[in-house]
Amino acid sequence: MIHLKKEDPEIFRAILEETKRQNEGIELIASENFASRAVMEAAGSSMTNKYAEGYPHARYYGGCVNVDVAEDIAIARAKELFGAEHANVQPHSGSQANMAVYFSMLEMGDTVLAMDLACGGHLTHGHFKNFSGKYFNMVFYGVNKETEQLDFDEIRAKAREHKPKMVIAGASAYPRTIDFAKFRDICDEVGAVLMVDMAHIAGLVAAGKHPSPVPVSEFVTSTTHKTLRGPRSGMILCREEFAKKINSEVFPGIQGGPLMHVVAAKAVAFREALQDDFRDYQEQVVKNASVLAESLASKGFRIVSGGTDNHLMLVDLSGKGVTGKVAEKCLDEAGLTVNKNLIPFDKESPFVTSGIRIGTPAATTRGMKEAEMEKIAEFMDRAVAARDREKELAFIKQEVREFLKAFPLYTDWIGDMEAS
Ligand code: DSN
Repeated sequence: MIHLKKEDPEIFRAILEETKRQNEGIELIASENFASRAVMEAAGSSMTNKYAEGYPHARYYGGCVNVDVAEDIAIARAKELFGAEHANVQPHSGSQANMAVYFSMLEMGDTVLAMDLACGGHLTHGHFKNFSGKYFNMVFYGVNKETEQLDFDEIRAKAREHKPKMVIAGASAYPRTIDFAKFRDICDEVGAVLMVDMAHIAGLVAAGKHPSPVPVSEFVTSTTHKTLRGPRSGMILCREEFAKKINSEVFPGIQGGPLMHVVAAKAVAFREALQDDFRDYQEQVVKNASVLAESLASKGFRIVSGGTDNHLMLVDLSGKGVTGKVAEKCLDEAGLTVNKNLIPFDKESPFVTSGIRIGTPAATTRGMKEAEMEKIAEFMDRAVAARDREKELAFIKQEVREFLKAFPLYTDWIGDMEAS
């Protein structure tokens, strides 16, 4: 980054410090991961300069010969990876992917049944402050109070009562396997379209570690940077019958020029996800989550729903006499990054919460396995206990740094940046 350092030292310094922060802390935010250097090189390439409104070989601009190659490859790889009939790789984000699907199938005011944010859903699944909640008549399902898991009797009853035009499955904070076939059955009964937002579990689905929603859904949306480990972006998969409709809803419906550098980076990530070692990686992500949940439970932390089947867990801290907000802060001070999160039927506000959400995709990318998960649980337990003792938290942070030396992240890059 010699040019950046010379031209804009302030931004150079911020990037250097962020790269160091990522290397020196344990990243446990369930929606984050570390993209490969190859993905980042594509995302930082000359394709950022190119306008390419339209689709490959049918653009509104000249000079698209090379970006066409990148988008053709990204589409072909996305279809192969997920066994989809059609892929649109232009959405800038998961939010835009969802917006395009809603606008292609719904009229303003139509009824949509989705998972409540407070039980693990997502903002774009109908929150009243989000466009989805403002434009559509959203009705919600949650989780069962006893099991803290999806209750298909409740979902079916809500679908029968409200007759939604669309049902949304998928979540941001749900630690269990989602039975997409059951959602299909409910949709068939009430005549609804099924959209699955698989953003969190896309990598697991690609690797066959979670049942795929693709065969049973009209539309599947995703981000590409969580378990899938690509650049920060989105995509849509659907049946061929909806291909034209969804393409025209993404462009010109809700977006202008696609971010071709990011499309190229998505192609690189999809290629990585097609390799055998990606399957091993996802298997380890799930094993690590399970061991981390068990280790935390053995230290007296209550794991929502009693465990995890995927890459994340929700921890109820109320038994420890601490809120999610306080835990997030003290863990951060000890070098462990998590996010506070509502737990089902939480009595605290979303700014305070009774829980934290923890995920293993990023730590697993660094090469950590079961033994390291036990160590992380120990760090977390000690940090929460030492929440009011700054010196002890700083001491744990130092230990965390030492522990991470065996799992270097971008260190050659940091070295080059510091030396340049
Ligand atoms: N906000 C993201 C998450 O952290 O799960 C989802 O978009």
